[in-house]
Amino acid sequence: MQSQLDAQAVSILNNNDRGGFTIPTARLYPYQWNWDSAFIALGLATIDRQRAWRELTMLIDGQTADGMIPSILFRNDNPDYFPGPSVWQTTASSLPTTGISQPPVLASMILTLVRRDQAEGLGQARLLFDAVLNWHRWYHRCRTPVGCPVVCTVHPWETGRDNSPDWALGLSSMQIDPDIGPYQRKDIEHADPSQRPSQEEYDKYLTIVKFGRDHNWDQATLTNQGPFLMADPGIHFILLRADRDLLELATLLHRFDAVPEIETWIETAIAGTDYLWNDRLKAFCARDVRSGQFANGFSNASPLCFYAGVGSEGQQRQTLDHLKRIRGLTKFGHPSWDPQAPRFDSQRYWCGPIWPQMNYLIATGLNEQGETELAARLRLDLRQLIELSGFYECFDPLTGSGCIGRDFSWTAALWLAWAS
Ligand code: 9WN
Repeated sequence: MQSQLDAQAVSILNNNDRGGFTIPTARLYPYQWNWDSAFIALGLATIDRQRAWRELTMLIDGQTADGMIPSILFRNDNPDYFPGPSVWQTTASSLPTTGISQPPVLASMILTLVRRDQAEGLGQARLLFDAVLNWHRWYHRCRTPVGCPVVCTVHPWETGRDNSPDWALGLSSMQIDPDIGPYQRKDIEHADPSQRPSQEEYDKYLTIVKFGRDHNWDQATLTNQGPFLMADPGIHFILLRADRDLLELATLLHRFDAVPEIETWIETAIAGTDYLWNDRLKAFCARDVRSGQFANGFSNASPLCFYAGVGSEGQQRQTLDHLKRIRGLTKFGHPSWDPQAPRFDSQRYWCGPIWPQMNYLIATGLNEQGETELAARLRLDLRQLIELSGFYECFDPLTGSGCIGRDFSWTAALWLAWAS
């Protein structure tokens, strides 16, 4: 069974190769995606290290002049995906791209590759270091709203957790721009609409895109005056961890010039972490920056405090209590949304399904904090989910059935690099 699944995982990564970069899955997501590529590189490194580094180098090709690495790189205009380059209309990169970013896992995945193979890895990491440093600078500079203690996000797509109930607060205070015009969604032609975001959510996603386009993708304007502004435990914890990993890379590469700046980011992020603590729920939650209100559920970003190595003893204990409580409610763990919270839906994308890459990050953090049993269960769960249902984008935590995209690259990559 194992070697058969290994072979299947390799063939998925090969079939999704588009000449040096790997798409998440055919038709539904036919371009290079930012955090997908970072996870994909982990899997590629187990079969072809050169290809793993090329994947990351090609991701950097989309970097904008001010340092952002966009969420999607449009190397062509593919009719299978909406919204494509003609809707985003960006000009800041040498490639057409989106005007928003994605969770910055790249530095951490580079460090993981370097640790696996220092001899070759350091040389490759040296070539990527300045691009990643500039991207982190961009996040700290352009996504920290005036007067806010943490880095925030301007679009649910930027968080990578698109229709998480976390974003309901920010979206509910937005008006749909009547000039987004008629458009045709493609996602619901390739996937079951009951597992995808609602039409109202799409209208609001496009309203934010229109705002960015109308403001020439000026990122300070988008952050401070855009229609949506929320603090995300996902981006906060992932960036804090990535800053720590970038610091380690700086030391390994003798880039001591970058150390003081990175250390300041880490100190600021640690000091800002309490901003995301929802004392009513006893968990780290998303927060609407303008109203100060917290989202009302434990997501799969909430336990990333372990991955970031942050939170008081009490906060970590209460986070563990949530993880254990939720584990008792589902057949497989850890779901993207608390089954006891409003809006849980076991098959609707980020409202319930299990996401392989999130569980990899959660388990990495739990392991590092000594919670090895919980971490091992997450890994075993992913193995069983893949054995049961195949290489899906995400999985129903109650039944284990696969949801949305099939033959999915990050699932195949994480099988090879972690779960098998
Ligand atoms: C929008 C590619 C991406 C992932 C995201 C996931 C989904 C895109 C979409 O697919 O988002 O970026 O069109 O639904 O939510 O995490 O990177 O796999």
